[in-house]
Amino acid sequence: MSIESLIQSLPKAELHLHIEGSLEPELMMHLAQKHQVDLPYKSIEQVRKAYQFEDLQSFLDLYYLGASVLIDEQDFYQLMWQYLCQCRAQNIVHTEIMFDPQTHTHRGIGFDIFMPGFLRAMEVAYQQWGQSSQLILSFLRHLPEQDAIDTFVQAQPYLHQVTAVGLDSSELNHPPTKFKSVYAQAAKKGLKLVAHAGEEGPPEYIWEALNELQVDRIDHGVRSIEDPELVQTLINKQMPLTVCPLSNTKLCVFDDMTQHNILSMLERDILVTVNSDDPSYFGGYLNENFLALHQAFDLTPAQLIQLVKNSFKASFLDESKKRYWL
Ligand code: ES4
Ligand code: ZN
Repeated sequence: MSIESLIQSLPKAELHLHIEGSLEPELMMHLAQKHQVDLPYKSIEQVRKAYQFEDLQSFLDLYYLGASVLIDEQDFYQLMWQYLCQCRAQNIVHTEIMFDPQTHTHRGIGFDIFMPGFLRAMEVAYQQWGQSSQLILSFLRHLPEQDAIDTFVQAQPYLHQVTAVGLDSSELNHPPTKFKSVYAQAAKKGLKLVAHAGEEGPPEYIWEALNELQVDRIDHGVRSIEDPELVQTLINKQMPLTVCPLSNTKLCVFDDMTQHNILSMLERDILVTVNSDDPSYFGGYLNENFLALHQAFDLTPAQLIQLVKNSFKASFLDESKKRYWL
């Protein structure tokens, strides 16, 4: 079997996906028209042409702009539904999906609008083809910690539907320690903890996520390689990294895919996984990320299978379900 067919046919898990980043230009334009939202794009081609980024912030500016078309429950349902259909098409049997409440609450759209939309799509996908999915509530790190704390209070009625909390948005100058209290609150509620760290930020931010926030997983973490002691700690703890190859090249974290360090990390026995991050902005869903790695590195079946197994190992599935997929 070719590697391409193996990529498609292996049952996979995805652990790092922003649902707002799966908003395809077609749905964005459709919803803009539906709600009379004024976007600076005249056509779907213009939207795609605008997706040329020089760093994380230049992407985030368009990501928040795009999210402004999401207004009613049906919009959030459709957004989630389209992503879950991609999971089905790509054989992603389990997915852990991040959403950014503050991106919506700051526009006057509450948990009572987006949560029912997300959950309804997840339930229909589960009923129709057994799609396994979980939610990760992510705080926007460019806002004050008090805003995250207020968001966590608003989330209380929905916490039984949430698996973990996360931390995303502009990393530089917003170190993990800024969110120490809200993470302690989430841990107390029994939630798992993840945080973006070491995407653009220094290894010190990864140390903080581990030691101050006590995270169960690191999102990205590719800059860990700059600190040998940190690398050894990640290996010893078997701390998962949710790596996003196309994201990293689109946001110029690496000049091109051949410069990416995921395979060096895999070789060193770091628990790395492959993920799509914001697939509609970065040029592909999960399989396209594996294909891009294959084009750059000529993946062996053994490497591919290890990466896929790592995703289940690093997931928040309960042990019996993990064992089934491993
Ligand atoms: C994000 Cl790639 C990335 N990094 C940080 N925050 C994000 N939110 C959505 N995508
Ligand atoms: Zn991300």
